[in-house]
Amino acid sequence: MDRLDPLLAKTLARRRLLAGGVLGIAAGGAALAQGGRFAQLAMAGGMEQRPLASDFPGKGEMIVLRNRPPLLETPMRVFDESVFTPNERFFVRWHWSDIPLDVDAAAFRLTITGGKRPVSLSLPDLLKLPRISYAAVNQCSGNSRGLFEPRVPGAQWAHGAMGNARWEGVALKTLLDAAGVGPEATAVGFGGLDRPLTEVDPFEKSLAVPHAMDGEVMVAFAMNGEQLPLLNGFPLRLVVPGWYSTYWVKALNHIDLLTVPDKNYWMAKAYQIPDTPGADVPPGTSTFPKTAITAMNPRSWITGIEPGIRLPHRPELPVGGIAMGGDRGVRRVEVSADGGATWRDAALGPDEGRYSFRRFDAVLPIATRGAHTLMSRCTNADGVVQPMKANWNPGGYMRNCVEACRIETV
Ligand SMILES: Nc1nc2c(c(=O)[nH]1)N[C@H]1C(S)=C(S)[C@@H](COP(=O)(O)O)O[C@H]1N2
Ligand SMILES: [Mo]
Repeated sequence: MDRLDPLLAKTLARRRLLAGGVLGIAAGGAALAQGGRFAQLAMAGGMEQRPLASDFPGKGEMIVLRNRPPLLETPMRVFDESVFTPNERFFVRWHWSDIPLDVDAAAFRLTITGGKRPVSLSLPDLLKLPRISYAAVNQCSGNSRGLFEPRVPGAQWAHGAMGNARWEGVALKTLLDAAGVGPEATAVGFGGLDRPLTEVDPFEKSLAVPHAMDGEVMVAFAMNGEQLPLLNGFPLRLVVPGWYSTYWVKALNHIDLLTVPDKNYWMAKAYQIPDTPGADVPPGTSTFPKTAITAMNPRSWITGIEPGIRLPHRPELPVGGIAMGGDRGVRRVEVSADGGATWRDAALGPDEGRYSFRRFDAVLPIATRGAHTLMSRCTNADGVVQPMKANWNPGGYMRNCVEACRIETV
């Protein structure tokens, strides 16, 4: 390695950042040690207060849903500043408690088993391979679950279990070609450095071979031009653009070609949605045909105005935010100040690619002082429009309805 690029030099710096701190044993009340700062979130059960903390390693101020393992949500304001979510404000979600607190980048290997040849790559090996890069939204399947009515169990996220980054890495296809995919392979499995504390299935996911070989699915070593934060999967994570982040395995250290159907709990039992349009069933229903969650759907959020706020009246109200098309681009965003009775087109910001957030801005006429319901509605490149009515399913997955932002002008 005579010519280390800056990223490689940083990546090879040993990570000793996480020992102790809020993830340590003595850290039960980390969130409360922050001088009592709270976020107000509009939830189905009313406004809710959530603690804010800035002392998670590599993270700025985040909404804390849980300390160990961390569930950290991005405050909506962050999305108003840029369509790219800064790494230190990017949300965090881990399932099992034994997460990597320390990764020795020099000793790290990514292995591929089950192919024609076993493969074991160090980070320098990986950084020598041809790279790809694109912007893509990473969104939890349960993003906005806290708004389900009636409520459902699971992490009570508001809208901040999502983020958009420019990812850089090696196409999974390049790695699988090196391993040699035989005709008997039916799926490609992915696992990381995190472990459960008990005898249950580790968090592992799989993709069908044609999807894994599409040239877009990526083993990423960088986001937004920096190495991945430890809590977002340092040193490597899978990026499955257009699909929910349950597939975006973090701290990825093994890839396995499978020849039998994947029976792992996280594929076979978890992340199952109703096999109905919009993953929608009547509230309370639990028996219905199920299918695995896959691609995302169009969504949009007004990010510049907080729900519930009281504003000085002005006849023309600037309304802006972000939209995503799901697994394809954003064609159109409309906005409304009267709860969806009338709509006008918003201007779209730069197109950063089909998997990215896209900025929208408009000015809405507000005739009278009083209560107003602001809305935004995205149509993706396929003509799929956000529905007005919220979906419901017991897992709290795939919410994508038009969101209402109720404000008052005085
Ligand atoms: N190794 C590992 N990867 C994982 C998970 C996990 O628990 N372990 N959780 C998944 C889920 S459900 C989500 S929402 C995303 C969260 O990614 P982030 O923490 O980088 O935002 O990671 C995914 N990848
Ligand atoms: Mo998730």
